[in-house]
Amino acid sequence: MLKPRSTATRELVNLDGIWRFAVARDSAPEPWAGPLDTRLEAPVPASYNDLFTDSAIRDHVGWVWYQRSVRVPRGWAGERVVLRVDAATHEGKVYVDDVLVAQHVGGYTPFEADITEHVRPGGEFRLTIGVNNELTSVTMPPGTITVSADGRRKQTYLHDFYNYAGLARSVWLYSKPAVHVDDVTVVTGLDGATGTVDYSVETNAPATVRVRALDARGTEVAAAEGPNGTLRIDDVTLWRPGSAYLYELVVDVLDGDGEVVDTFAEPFGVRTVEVRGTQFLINGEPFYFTGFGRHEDTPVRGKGHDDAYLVHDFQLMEWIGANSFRTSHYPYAEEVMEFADRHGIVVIDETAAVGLNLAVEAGLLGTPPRATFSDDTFNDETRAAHAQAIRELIARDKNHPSVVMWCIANEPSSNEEGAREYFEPLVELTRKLDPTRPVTYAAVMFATHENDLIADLFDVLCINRYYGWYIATGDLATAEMYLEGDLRGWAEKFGKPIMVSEYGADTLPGLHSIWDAPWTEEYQLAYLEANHRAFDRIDAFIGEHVWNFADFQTTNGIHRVGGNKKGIFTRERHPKAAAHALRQRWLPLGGRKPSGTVE
Ligand code: GCB
Repeated sequence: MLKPRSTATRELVNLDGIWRFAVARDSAPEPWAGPLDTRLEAPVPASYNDLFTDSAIRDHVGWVWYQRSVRVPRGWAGERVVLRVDAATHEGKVYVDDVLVAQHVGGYTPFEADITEHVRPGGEFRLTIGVNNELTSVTMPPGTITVSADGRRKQTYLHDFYNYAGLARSVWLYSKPAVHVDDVTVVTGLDGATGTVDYSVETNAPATVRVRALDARGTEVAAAEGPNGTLRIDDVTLWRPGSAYLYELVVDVLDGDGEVVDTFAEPFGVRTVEVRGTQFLINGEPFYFTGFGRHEDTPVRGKGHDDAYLVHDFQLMEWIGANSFRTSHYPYAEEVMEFADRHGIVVIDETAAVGLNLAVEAGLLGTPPRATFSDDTFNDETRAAHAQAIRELIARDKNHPSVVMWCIANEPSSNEEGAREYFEPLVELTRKLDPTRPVTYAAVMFATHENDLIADLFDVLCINRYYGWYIATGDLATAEMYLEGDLRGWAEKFGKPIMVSEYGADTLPGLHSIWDAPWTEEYQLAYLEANHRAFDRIDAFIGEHVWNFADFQTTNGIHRVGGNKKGIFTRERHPKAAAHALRQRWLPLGGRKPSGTVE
């Protein structure tokens, strides 16, 4: 799905700002009509949960309404008028005046509606967006709704981060011509010093298509005609980790008279990605991932996108020597992906499939385990929702050079009966949609090289490990030994590249000890060092992503104190002591594997 852009033939109006806001009184969103009767207002983009002092809003399970009036620019006569919602978490319903024009499930991917027939250039309309935060066995991520003794609906879910909801990303109104570009796909390759750019353009009606590749200065470096083809860029400047370079594919659509009727410009970078043996190659060179699992999470805004935090977070990542991150545990705002493209940060792009694991639930709650994959739990319908999440992620992010791998799930119960039947078709689907990028999933602690049923289906073994925290708590010597044994097991059995996609220790800034005392700043540091010693002894090891970049908000529970504190930075982005140590380890590596300590 194309990101809306302003071009010579397209105009773009941003609808962010303060909207009227109301909480639906009962769980059914309809019938709904007319202006919202409310005193509340809410900013877009932002999650609504932390804005208000009323806990009934924070704990609300169901629909909320956002509303504003919108004027269609009068110059848009004859154009298609499209409304685009970057994210409505987790379900959105869009009304133009009182007409339902779009409905979408999936809280982290965009959707749009052609509203031309419902509006008038120069006229005003009432835009209402209903947003539902409910998670069920057929949403990604999954969850359960229960009704408490006093009749309140309560949401539970299988991940620790807080279920922020609302319009957390931008809303747009844009125009496009009657005959227009619907989609553009770019796949790049390298032939000596020449970059190859396989492109394919979809239009909504038969038309002549012309494409031009422009370099960063706007100079044309290649051109072709036709909806599909290959451009060749001599002496190409590659997109490299830490040294981004972007070209632009300008697509022109021409009518029968040779007049340009639509123009769209898609940035792209020329780079290759390949898994060879136990190496992860970018542009044919081994790449070692340093960085983090992250969250879109800030005070007050919740998961609301914020350009200031975007810039600051990337500054901190650069400062610390992080060359990459995983979009744990959902697709991030497109602004984040574009920033990564422009700044050479490598991304592992993850779907919102977090929590397909009822064994973790049983462990946390002390309840008898339920089968994760069964007709009554996660079933064919769940898988259909998961498949849709994969489709929408790839449709949105396929052209980002920063994205080097798809991660289709976080910590599924991959050691349980039914896991293979559930995942095999999803891996096939991912490969069909994008044959060029490796595919992975992040494996949970309970899944070992001996009992995991799906690892062989994937290209890279990403494993989440908390030795020294959840296991061997406070005993780092044992933790290091366990971790090394665990990693060797996977390495020997599968012969694939391995990275640890999560390792971390909750840490309260300001808490200190001379002993190995969990929660202290010293312990976080010692924990990381123990992990790193084990990593550096594994040949097939290709990267380390600390959990987490920053402290983040979690749901209520006895396992967290004021949120998840495994951040290397606090929620306000202040460094804990471990930040300085990570910087010393990562900066000199520059994307290369630590040497000297390898056996
Ligand atoms: C995990 C999850 C992550 C949690 C983390 C933790 O394994 O993938 O979402 O936040 O552990 O801190 O427990």
